[in-house]
Amino acid sequence: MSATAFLQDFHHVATIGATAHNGVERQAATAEDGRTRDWFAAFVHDAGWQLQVDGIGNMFGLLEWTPGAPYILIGSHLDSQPLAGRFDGAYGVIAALHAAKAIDAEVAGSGTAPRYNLAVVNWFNEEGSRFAPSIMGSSVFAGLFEREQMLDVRDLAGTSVREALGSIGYLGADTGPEVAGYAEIHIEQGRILEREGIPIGLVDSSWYTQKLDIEVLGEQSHTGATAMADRHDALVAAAKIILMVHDVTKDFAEEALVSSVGQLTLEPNSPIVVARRVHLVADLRSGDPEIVRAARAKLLQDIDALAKEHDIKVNVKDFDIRPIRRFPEAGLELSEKVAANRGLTSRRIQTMAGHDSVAMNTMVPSVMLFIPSVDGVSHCEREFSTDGDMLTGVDMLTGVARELVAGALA
Ligand code: HGY
Ligand code: MN
Ligand code: MN
Repeated sequence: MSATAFLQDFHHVATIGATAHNGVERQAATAEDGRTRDWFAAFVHDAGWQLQVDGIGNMFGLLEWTPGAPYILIGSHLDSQPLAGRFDGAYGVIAALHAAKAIDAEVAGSGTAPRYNLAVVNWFNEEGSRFAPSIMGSSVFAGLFEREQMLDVRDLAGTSVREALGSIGYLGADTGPEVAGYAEIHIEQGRILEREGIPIGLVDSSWYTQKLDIEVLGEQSHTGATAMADRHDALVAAAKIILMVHDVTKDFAEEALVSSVGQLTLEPNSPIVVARRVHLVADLRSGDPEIVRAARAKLLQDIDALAKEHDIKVNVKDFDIRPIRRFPEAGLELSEKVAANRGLTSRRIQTMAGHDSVAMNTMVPSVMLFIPSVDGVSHCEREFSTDGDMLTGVDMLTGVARELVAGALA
């Protein structure tokens, strides 16, 4: 693997949709996402691999060494959150492209084809910011979400996934490769690896997560002329719900439950009108499903009491429920060996964030690797990982992918 070539590509892609303070703005199927996709397609073309785009915009670069053999898939996602970091997702895609290039050269040099072919993937809409739910493209590919239903999902402006992908020329018709295994490398987005000075994390399981879709229905009225006793202010009630979602974490051990409301829409959003409707999305996550369930039950109870107190209606719907997923032991042991052979310390770690590998792990044996995040921050312009840690990760991914194409997890 050429370190210079990887760093050049990584820092070039970071200029696409670049923001003022070293972040990126490349939400799913926007023009900026389209430009990173064009870059991915050009890389695949220049490497002499076959490009496929499937019916939900997932992109694949196929290296077919043995006609008809299944593929080991490696990759991540190029889409970003709004005003976010240039490492989340993009690092894993570019690392996979360079890992594939290195293995392709080894296969050409050895003259013998490994048991499996290899493909690099850029998943559509892992972030779920413009189009909910997140981890969309890989979940459709893994059969967890229904494609037509996801193509009908609309953003806040009313544009559908189908229209948005069509507008950037990435609503494909290919089926994508037959997959025998998956590997992904990603920034940790937490601070464990950095704190412990460990360069490689081996993800052994994901946290239990769910969203609450909350609709608060009050009554529109004049902010000046309406008596306070006559108001049914949806925004006041919503504000109390936002605090409830935050405060429920205090009912459990420190850091055992994480929760926030990250999205709010307000109607009519006029300075002279009492709000009639507020839509909120709450995100609840824990390593223990019982804690999420208990927190959810407490919230529903408290929201019910609030609705009565304020004489308003609140509709709460569960969505995007993701059970704990455990990664295969064989993949963890394989990765521990690959790291040890490189003289790298590694440690097993849970992921609190969702990833495409969590979806793929329901379909084929999957490996998920982390590199350290400086200060553990992500989904913001301050997100950072060092060139050195990124290169270590590319080398690690190359080593794991080499074992996987040889059939290590077959
Ligand atoms: O859902 C997640 O945790 C990811 O960041 N999309
Ligand atoms: Mn990500
Ligand atoms: Mn993310």
